[in-house]
Amino acid sequence: MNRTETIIAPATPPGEGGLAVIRISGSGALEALHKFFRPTGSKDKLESHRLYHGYLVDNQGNRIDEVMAVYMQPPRSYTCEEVVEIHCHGGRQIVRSLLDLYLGYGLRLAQPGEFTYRAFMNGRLDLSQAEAVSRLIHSRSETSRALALSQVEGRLSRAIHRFSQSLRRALVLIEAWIDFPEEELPVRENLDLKFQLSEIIKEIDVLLDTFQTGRAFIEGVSILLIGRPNSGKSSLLNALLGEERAIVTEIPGTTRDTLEEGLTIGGLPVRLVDTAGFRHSEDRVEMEGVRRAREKIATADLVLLVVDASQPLQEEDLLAYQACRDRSALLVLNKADLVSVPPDTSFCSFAQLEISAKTGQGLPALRETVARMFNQESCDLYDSVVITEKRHNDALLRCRESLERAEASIVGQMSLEFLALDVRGALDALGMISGETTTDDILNDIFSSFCIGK
Ligand SMILES: Nc1nc2c(ncn2[C@@H]2O[C@H](COP(=O)(O)OP(=O)(O)OP(=O)(O)O)[C@@H](O)[C@H]2O)c(=O)[nH]1
Ligand SMILES: [Mg+2]
Repeated sequence: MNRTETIIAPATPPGEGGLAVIRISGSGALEALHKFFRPTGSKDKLESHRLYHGYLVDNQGNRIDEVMAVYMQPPRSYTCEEVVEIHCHGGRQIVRSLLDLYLGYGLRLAQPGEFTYRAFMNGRLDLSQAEAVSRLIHSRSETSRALALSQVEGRLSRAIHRFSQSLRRALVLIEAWIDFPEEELPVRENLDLKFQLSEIIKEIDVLLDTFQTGRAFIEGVSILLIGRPNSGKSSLLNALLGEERAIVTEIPGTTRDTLEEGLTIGGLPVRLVDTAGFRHSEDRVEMEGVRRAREKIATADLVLLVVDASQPLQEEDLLAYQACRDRSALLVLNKADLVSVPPDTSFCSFAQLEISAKTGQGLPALRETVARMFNQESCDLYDSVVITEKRHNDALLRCRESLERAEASIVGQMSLEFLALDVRGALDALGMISGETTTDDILNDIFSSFCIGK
């Protein structure tokens, strides 16, 4: 991506709406605004960070739209460059006309993520912050929004920066020892160094511990409903969704394919998957459904084994239990509204809950149990740095490995060159998170997943 060109893109999604915002960034942004913007009243100079009313006109001086425009003087802008934003009416043709006008004038259409890429290259955001911008835009639950925002604001960056600083100081010391070997190696400083490294390892472990929960909250978890035909899986899906999404009938074998719906449970984004009831049947379509249900068991984060508690236990209930017995699962005893004596559940080792998909009884407790299973430390989540990206997790693991090797080489009194090498390795790994040591390929990968105009 060429960074000297002035780029333009709509910052709002295509379609019709009250407003659309067109963003321009680069050294020619202000000039480009002046070229076609006619502010109301006589204003020869536009002040930075002030919104001006006026009209955008074409090359012949014909009005294209009534707009508001703002100029942001560098470095106080999203990209740290000269930035102009034009707020026009939110219509497809208006946006197209404005873009055509400016592309004809010589601006270049921005690539996806290019504004944020420039903010990163100009040092306004580090890479972990830039990545979180995209997460923030795409967040689908309250918790993932809050986590993404805290990362945009630099919580993770500050932790990584702190580790890097202290490793850099250590490296200076080690390199001094290498350069002046005749100076006796002071034992105490050697101990200090080992202590410092193990402190960083401890802090990294705390961060690594958050990954499981962090990922669940960002990417969502998959919850699979399985059980014999007619146990009420589809009814439970509908009840949790609050709408009649899946077909429910009293005929066993109603659901024949897997059906997936998104919802949130206690702030946790969930993909809830309904499946065909477990049984042997002559019907090929139904058996294909059962095969698909089985296949999903291996990748589900949680299985809800739904049993019709108003009936004696059946062979097919056991069949379904056998299929998921080694997975993280809950036994859901459905149709509690019909039950006076709870059934014998000694066949099953899962924690169990009684519910009624029909009356809604027991559903709050089910939601609560599920939320708790994925988020033991929900209240801590907001107060701590949480790792949500696999890329960051991998980098921290690499950093940790290098630090452990460094520790071992201190203990083993190995050559200082080894120590320096491992500390540098740890710094490199941290640099993958901040973006200091990230390759162009990875950067391209990250920024190309952004939407256009961001
Ligand atoms: N009384 C009562 N009836 C229920 C309850 N849940 C489901 N049912 C009834 O049980 C029957 C089967 O419900 P479904 O939700 O279609 O069951 P399923 O497990 O999806 O069945 P298959 O798709 O055939 O595997 C329907 O007639 C539902 O109305 C409940 O909690 N109480
Ligand atoms: Mg069903």
